[in-house]
Amino acid sequence: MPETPVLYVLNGPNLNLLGVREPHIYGRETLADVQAICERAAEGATVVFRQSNREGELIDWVQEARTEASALVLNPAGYGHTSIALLDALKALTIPVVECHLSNPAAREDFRAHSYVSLAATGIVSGFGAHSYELAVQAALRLARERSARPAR
Ligand code: CA2
Repeated sequence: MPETPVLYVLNGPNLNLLGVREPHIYGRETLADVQAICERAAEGATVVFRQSNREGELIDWVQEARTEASALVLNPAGYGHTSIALLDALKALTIPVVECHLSNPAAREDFRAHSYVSLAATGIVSGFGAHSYELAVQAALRLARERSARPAR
């Protein structure tokens, strides 16, 4: 791991609308607010924070994280429930992956109970609104630091 860890925080479709609609589900923070929360929680680590409405672009960024990042926080949004291609990209990673959701999908509609991304995630944080991201960043960096401290085998 480089001296300053690099954390990728990737956000899936429609999360650019955060704070604009459905605040009762997703909270009042905008995506820019969430980015600021992640940067604060990262305590000096480099945060690469991105959002896309396109599945292929998210997959390209996951592949990029394979070589550029020490850990990945991913809110796949709707693609978590549908995308085997995103799961396949995640399976090629060896860095820690923390799946992150603002809401608790398991407590909502049945179709949200299944996540392909969970099959490749090291852990999951959900249900705490924007605070989920703070917890996910802390967990991801902790895992990255633990791995870099581990003697090579
Ligand atoms: O709770 C989450 O973070 C979700 O990943 C959000 C996704 C949803 O499909 C997942 O089941 C759970 C939806 C993101 C859409 O975000 C919006 C935000 C504001 C207004 C409209 C959509």
